[in-house]
Amino acid sequence: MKPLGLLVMHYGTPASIEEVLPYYTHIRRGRPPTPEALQDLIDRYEAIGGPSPLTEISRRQAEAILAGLHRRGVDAKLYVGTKHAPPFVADAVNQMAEDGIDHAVGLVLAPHFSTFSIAAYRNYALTARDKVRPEMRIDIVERWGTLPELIDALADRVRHEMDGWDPDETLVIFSAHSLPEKIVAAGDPYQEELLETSRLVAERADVPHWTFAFQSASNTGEPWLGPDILEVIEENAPKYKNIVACTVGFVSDHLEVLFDLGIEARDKSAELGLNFRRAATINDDPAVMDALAGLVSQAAQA
Ligand code: FEC
Repeated sequence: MKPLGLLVMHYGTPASIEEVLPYYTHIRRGRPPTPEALQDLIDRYEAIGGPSPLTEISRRQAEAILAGLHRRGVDAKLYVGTKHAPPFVADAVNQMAEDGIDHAVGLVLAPHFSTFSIAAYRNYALTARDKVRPEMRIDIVERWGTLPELIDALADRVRHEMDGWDPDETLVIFSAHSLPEKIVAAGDPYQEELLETSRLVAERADVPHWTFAFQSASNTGEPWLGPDILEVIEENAPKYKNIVACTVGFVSDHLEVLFDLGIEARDKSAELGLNFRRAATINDDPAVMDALAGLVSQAAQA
């Protein structure tokens, strides 16, 4: 019997500064960025010390999930594909087809459903499958933003950063990638799912003052969801002494976490005289990775 295909999908990152142009062009659906926009992105990668650690951390996450499946007695083989850099999701699906995989479970390393995130990965995977091996079954885990182990891990990280600070003088800001505002009118559950995760973490960590903000909006000429985290820090500066930023939408250290939170939000807080701490990212947290293996195993049996 063939092993279960474990198809782990993530956003992808350029492997080197030279590859930022093809990566950015892919994100823009084949339209190259202006030289200024390209330089701005290169500057952000350089500010975090070179290429993003996303590929390496995602690999560790995927291997930990595979190990969790093996512990559960599931014979599985790992395939990793990304949205915007090789190997793409389609490359991973083609490899599964070549290996004769009959059944796979797809898991996106992003916990909340949106047409721009999980649904887009699902479309990439199923479109590739339909071309090369239509009989291969691929089940997709569509969301995992309320997974108890994720909530506990985030709550632990928030509590850790609040240590020594008066909770009444501290604002916890949960955040996630902004998306074009038009998704709300289209009935996308993204925003509600993010708020639900934030509410559960705040309750679990017993945080008296918290809010939610978006981050990392792109400049595409259309409105994106807000409020942006930098505006939220500014608006709340008179009321608090301390800020804890905790991303609930991203589960890996990468450009948007290390630059937008670790540098921009930190500097904005300092400028306004606020203390700033960033809750550590989930990365390959063993309890969360094991729980994800549990979800994959359940999806395989459904
Ligand atoms: O570390 C890294 O190198 C990659 C960090 C990274 C992650 C990420 C996650 C998501 N994005 C999502 C949607 C969009 C939409 C656009 C867009 C643009 C960018 C640009 C960079 C970038 N994103 Fe991203 N995203 C990451 C990086 N993203 C770089 C281009 C420059 C810029 O705007 O800063 C706009 C496309 C357009 O121009 O039309 C839309 C979503 C996620 C979270 C879910 C997921 O992982 O898929 C949704 C990580």
